[in-house]
Amino acid sequence: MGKLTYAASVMCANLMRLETDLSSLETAQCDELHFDIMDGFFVPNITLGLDFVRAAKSVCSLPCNAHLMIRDAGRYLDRFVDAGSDSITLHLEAGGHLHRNLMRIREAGVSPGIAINPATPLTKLDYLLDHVDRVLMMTVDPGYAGQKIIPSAFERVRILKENLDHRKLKTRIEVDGNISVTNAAKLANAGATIFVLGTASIFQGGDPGEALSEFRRAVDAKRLCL
Ligand code: S6P
Ligand code: MG
Repeated sequence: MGKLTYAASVMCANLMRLETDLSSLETAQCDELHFDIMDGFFVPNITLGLDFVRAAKSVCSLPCNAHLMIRDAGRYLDRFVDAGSDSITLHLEAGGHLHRNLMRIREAGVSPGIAINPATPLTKLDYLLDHVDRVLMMTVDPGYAGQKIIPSAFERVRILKENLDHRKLKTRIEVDGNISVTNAAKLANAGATIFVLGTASIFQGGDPGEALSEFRRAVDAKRLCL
């Protein structure tokens, strides 16, 4: 079993004690911070922005991924780079010239990713897969934490993994939405290697670092039983 990468969803943290939670996640060797950037147009919610990425970078050393759920993302790329994003993920459905925007991210020395909503056909990824380091497969409709997984996610991850293997691409599959122990184990066995962790896992009111350590152990154990 390959190593799995865990990304903590900052939107689900207790923002009043963010520095403490980030420090706990760092101690627990969380792999990445996931910033949900929502504009109230592409998704019906407004969440974190540039200042959160910048503030997190000033107090912790974890890599920061900006998941842009915004229209016209091209207008903001430079600012997300300047804020300290280590990777930037654009939505396939959000418009704009994707190849140009992905290339701009790469040329800025930042890792590019493409996100796809649950209802979007996987074939729309065909001409993008070799331009990104990761595909963020949404397992819920984007916009809110605390939703139930859309069951087709399992098959979609499996099909995408087969396609990547067939094309001999190392592009990683990330999953986001209702990543519980059981869902993570099933998605890992289907080919996902990066997991966004929110209210279904490490943000349930306690110490997120401790919850992450427990979650890692539980997923490894569960994968063996499936
Ligand atoms: C949803 C967003 C996600 C959530 C995360 C919530 O639009 O992209 O990153 O913050 O998935 O996790 P959970 O465990 O509450 O579903
Ligand atoms: Mg997200």
